[in-house]
Amino acid sequence: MEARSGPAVTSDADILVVVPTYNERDNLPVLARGILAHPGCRLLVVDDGSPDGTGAIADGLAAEHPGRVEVMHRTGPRGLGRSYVDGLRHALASGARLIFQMDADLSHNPEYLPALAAAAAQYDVVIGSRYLTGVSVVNWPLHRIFLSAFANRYVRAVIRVSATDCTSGFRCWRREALERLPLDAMVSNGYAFIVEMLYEASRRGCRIGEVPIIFVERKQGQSKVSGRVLAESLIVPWRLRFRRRRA
Ligand SMILES: Nc1nc2c(ncn2[C@@H]2O[C@H](COP(=O)(O)OP(=O)(O)OP(=O)(O)O)[C@@H](O)[C@H]2O)c(=O)[nH]1
Ligand SMILES: [Mg+2]
Repeated sequence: MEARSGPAVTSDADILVVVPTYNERDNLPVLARGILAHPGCRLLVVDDGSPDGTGAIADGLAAEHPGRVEVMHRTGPRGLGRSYVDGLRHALASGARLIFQMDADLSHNPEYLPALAAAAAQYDVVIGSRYLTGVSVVNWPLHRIFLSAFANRYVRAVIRVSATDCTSGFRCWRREALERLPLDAMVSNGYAFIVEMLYEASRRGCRIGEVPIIFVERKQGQSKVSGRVLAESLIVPWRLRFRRRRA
C-alpha cells in the first residue's frame, strides 16, 4: 500500500495507531507497511494470543522496526473491548498526541491516516465513515449492507449521536479527548466497545468529525463477529442510555 497524496503526516506528529489482532497473520505485515509509510506514525499491535501465530509475526515486525512497532501480548479473557482498554492506556502513557484505532484485516486503508489526522485539528475525535457519502463499502453482500445500515441507524437513535457511522472502528482521537473517557468503567468487552467509546465522548462534549472512507471487506482470515457479539451490540446502546439516566 502506498501513501496517497494528502495532508502530510510529519515526522514529529507522534501518532500511535492501536491495532487489536486475533488471527490476522496474513494481513498484519501488509497493514504495518501501510502505516509505517507515514513517517510520524508508530504502531501498537494488541494481540490476544492468536492461535495462528500473529503475535510472533508482530514480534518480527517490532524487531525489524525498533521504536516504531510495539506489541502487547494479552493473556486471560480475550475481547476487542478489553484489548482496546489495554492498548489505549498504553498509547496515552506513551505520550502520543494523536491516537488511532483501526482493524487489522485491511478493511481500513492506512492511506486515510493523513486525512483523519488533518481533521483532528478541528475535532476531538474523527471517524472514518462508510456512510458520509452514500454507502462506501466494497465486497459486501446486500444483506450485510442492510444489516450495517440498520445497526447504525439503531445505534444513532438510541445513544443520540448524530455521526453517520457510529460503529466504524477506524478513528483518530486527540489525546485530551481520550484522557477524558472512563476507560476503567466501560461496560462492553466486545465490539460494542466501539459504540460505547463514542457515546462517552459525546456525553463529555467532544467534537465529533467524520471523513469519508471506502471500506473493503476482508480478503484473508475470518471475521470474529458471532451471534453473541451482535446481541451485545443491540443491547449495549440501551444499557448505556438507562445506566446514565439512573446515575
Ligand atoms: N485483540 C483482539 N482483537 C480482536 C478480537 N476480535 C476481533 N479482533 C480484531 O478486531 C478487528 C475487527 O475484527 P473483525 O473480525 O474483522 O470484525 P469486523 O471487521 O467487524 O467483521 P468483518 O467485516 O466480518 O471482518 C480485527 O483486527 C480483528 O483481528 C479479540 O478478541 N481480541
Ligand atoms: Mg473486519
